[in-house]
Amino acid sequence: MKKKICVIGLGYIGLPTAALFAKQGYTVVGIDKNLEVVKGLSLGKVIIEEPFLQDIVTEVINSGHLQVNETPVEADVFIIAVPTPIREDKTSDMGYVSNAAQSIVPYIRKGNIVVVESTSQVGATEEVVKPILEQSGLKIPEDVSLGYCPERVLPGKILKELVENDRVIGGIDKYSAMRIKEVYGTFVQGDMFLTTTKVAEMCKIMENTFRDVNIALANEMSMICEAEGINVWEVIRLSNKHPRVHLLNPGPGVGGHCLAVDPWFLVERYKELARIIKTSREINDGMPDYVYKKIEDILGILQGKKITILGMTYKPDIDDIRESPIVRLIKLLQEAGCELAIVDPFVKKKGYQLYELEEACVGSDLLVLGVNHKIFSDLPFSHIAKLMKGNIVLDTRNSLDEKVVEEAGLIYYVLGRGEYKSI
Ligand code: SAJ
Repeated sequence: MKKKICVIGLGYIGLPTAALFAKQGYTVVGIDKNLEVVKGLSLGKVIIEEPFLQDIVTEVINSGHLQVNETPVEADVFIIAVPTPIREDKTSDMGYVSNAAQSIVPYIRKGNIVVVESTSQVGATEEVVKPILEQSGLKIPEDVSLGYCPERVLPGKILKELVENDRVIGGIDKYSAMRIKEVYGTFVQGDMFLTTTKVAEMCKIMENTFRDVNIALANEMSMICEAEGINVWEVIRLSNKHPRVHLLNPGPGVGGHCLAVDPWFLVERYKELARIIKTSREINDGMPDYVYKKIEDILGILQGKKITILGMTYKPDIDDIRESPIVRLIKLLQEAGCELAIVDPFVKKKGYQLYELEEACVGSDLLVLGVNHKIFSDLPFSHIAKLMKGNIVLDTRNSLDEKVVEEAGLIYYVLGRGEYKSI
């Protein structure tokens, strides 16, 4: 008989994971402490914007393979997929993971498997989760298997990547890792590599840190190129002709709940050692302030100026504004007394007044492209130019068509491009 799985946390990772197990015929009970999420899901309603997620959830709710509940139930496998945010002081908050572990203590039985999926501080499975589970009187790993099995999926491609990506599985012992591999092997088509919990925890954080550090390098280079009066985008294009160089893209900063968060876990645990990691975080976090200064250079006094902002999510073509650098830029400009007209059809969050493109451009002193959503790749600049009061466009992503912007009589600035024009 197929195992019963209890997934704690029905967010961006927990829900798709629960749905994929349910689709394989497991009985899955998804747990979320948010009553609205539970109520919605029991009617088959998904509130997360992610391609194909609604379809698969509808299917497994209707088939009865996925049930939802506010509190855990007895099961063979428990999967913890709750958030691990950072606090104001950039230290990791493992509170949700501890609470999730605590919540299953009354329900775990001999022979069960517990898997932590949440991005966790290095050592957390062994140092935080294991002692909590052992309050049940059961011994780990003798009675209960325990491991850490992080995902590495890209928002926007979650369902595809959950199935296709390789996985690192850290077991508290080898038997735990092997049992977890067997469970995930029902839907994971990528390779699964077994290791210790600490190695798996470090891998997850290092993967995102690798990207954050490389983006910081691109951002630093972008500022250096501007100071030098040359075009960073041309430097990147030409440097990347080297067979072993792959420079990433500079921009207005790094957002999202992964790259902008996870490296801080290492800075917290290894204060003296994590030096490049800390500096990189500071460079990326400082980019919105750098863009703000650029805008000040362009417009002079900001008080009373109208600025049109295109895109405020943390990356293109998604609705997520968590840690978005454009949100920080918006705050800085508002504090300086600017009138902002934000255009972002993806964002449905309350608290921001959003505009249609045309209205946002009327009387605008400056147009800033914050996020390169696909829908912004073909803007009617000759019309926009007539609506605007000013004549400058600042592209923070190097993504607009220079020719179209300039033919409309507008001046085109690109972040990272000095006065130099391509030959
Ligand atoms: N960004 C740049 N320049 C670049 C690439 C990205 O400025 O060259 C910025 C983006 O604009 C965005 C941020 O970085 O603000 C993060 O975007 P992303 O697409 O690189 O990554 P996420 O945060 O959406 O997803 C990451 C992924 N990690 C890696 O690529 C190493 C994903 O595989 C992880 O599963 C996910 O974090 C996670 O959940 O940890």
